[in-house]
Amino acid sequence: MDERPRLSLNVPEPEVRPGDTPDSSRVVIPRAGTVPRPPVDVDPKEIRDLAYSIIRVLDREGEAVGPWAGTLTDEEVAAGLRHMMTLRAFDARMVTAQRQGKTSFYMQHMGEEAVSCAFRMALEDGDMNFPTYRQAGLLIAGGYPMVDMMNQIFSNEADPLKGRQLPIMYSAKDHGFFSISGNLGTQFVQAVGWAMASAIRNDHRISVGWIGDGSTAESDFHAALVFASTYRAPVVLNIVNNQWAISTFQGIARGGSGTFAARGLGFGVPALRVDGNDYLAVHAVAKWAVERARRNLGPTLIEHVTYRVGAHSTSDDPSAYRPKTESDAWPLGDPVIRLTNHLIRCGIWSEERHKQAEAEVMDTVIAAQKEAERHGTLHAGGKPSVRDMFEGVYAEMPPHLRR
Ligand SMILES: Cc1ncc(C[n+]2csc(CCOP(=O)(O)OP(=O)(O)O)c2C)c(N)n1
Ligand SMILES: [Mg+2]
Repeated sequence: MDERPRLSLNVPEPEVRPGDTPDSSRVVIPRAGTVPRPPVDVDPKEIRDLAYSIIRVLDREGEAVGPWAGTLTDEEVAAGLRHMMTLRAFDARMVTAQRQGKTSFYMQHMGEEAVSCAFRMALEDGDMNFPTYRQAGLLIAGGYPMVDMMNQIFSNEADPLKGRQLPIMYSAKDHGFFSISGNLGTQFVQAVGWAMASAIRNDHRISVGWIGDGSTAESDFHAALVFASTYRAPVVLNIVNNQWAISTFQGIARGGSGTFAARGLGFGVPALRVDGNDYLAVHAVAKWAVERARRNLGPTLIEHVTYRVGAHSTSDDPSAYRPKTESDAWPLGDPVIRLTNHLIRCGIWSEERHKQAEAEVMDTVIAAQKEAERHGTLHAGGKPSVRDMFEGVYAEMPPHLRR
């Protein structure tokens, strides 16, 4: 008889499934303020630990502590809170609009608002993001008109993209927001290519790539890191680890051990992990990485540790694959509540002021929605003209289309 061991594959499984009690014990969370802040020109070899820890600024009491604290004024933090509240209100209205048949599709950010909203505040006009569908905070925090976002979502006559993109796949070059592609992973190679072009032109603009935990399994992720590290491209590469890739848990893409950030180490790229639900920490880490890129010190890989509270999209039902209460058990809390508590503790915000701000934010979103709906929704009102279908697509319209 053959006594050699039978070969088998390791297929990672989530610790819990629907009906089980959520367990977040695998997420090891250091105390806020304990991770050191190295100089931006640090040798990547010196900061290997940062790929395994989590940089946090806001402690349990809402105090901003440690070496990464203090990158924003109180007014800027208050503005940041408003951006996150606006994104949340925007999402709530658009999810309802989808249920009402006003659009075919929507993707929300619940729980991940801090990542894109805070990151945007570390960038300058002229920098370019290569976002996925879950970084609309870059537009909201960058002052892009909400009504234009809604026109795109409703594919109406005022849709800046003339109905040619799936709802929420915005494109706003002037706002440093490259057209969203549904083909995930492409954002990383394109961001690196854009950054290389900026450096070839001896420009000062940098680029930012965005990818989800699941999409890091794409070969594009690895190709991007080869080029970014070899040519020391002025790029910041963000992995948003929200624990899920539709119904697939993060362990399937992670390779079983280490962290997503730690993949940067093999390329000699500084790799940091940050509490993605801590607005102040995300901003501080973004600022650090942006400064590195701007000073021509090369790329940085950042893993934002967060949790996708909502469904993947309006076409998804997470109760089929994870416990309903898993998001309540997420140990890093809610980004909006944490920043609100911080501002209250600083004495520049209050419960009443917060309620009032919530109402104001919702009024602004509803006003934008009313304006957008005047231009039409999916099944009602104005539509993009079929005549314009190929406008802006070809430098020279091919003869068969002209015909
Ligand atoms: C190249 C490619 N493969 C598959 C898909 C289908 N798809 C859409 S979203 C998604 C999950 C992505 O998960 P993750 O990267 O973690 O991002 P998240 O949705 O969590 O932000 C997949 C597989 C796609 N859009 N592109
Ligand atoms: Mg994910």
